[in-house]
Amino acid sequence: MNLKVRSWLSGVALASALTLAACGGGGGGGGGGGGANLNISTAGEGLQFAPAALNATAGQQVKVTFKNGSAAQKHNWVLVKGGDAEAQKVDDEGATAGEAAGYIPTDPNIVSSVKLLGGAETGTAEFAAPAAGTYTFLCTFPGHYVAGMKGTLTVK
Ligand SMILES: [Cu+2]
Repeated sequence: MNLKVRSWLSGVALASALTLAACGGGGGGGGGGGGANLNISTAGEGLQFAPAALNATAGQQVKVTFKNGSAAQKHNWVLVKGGDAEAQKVDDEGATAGEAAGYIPTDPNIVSSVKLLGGAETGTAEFAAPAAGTYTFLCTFPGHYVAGMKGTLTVK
């Protein structure tokens, strides 16, 4: 192998290593094989997520950045495997867990969560997107889920 080829190959290896490092850090956006950066907030002071629908690809590294758009309300973001029945159960357990736990209980259906945020705070959650299907996310601060603070993550 001559020197030119060898130097080109080490350049390729370096570029691959840098790409892997970037992926590991959760960088990059969009779908495909890369990671997904999903941004979500609230509808101002309203007890609603905006947007209420998120998308990801199974196995993809997902970073959710949740900005509490309210100045007055505390909110969290809890992703649950299942629909309304599972979300309601997690919401009930969250109320029991209490504010010290950020109203986030231990439940096998919880995929990931962003901790309880005060007004205008931002938090993140990083996880590998689960198997294809529909998942419910909700805020478990008492009274918020029943008021409609929920949404859907669709994994394809
Ligand atoms: Cu809330």
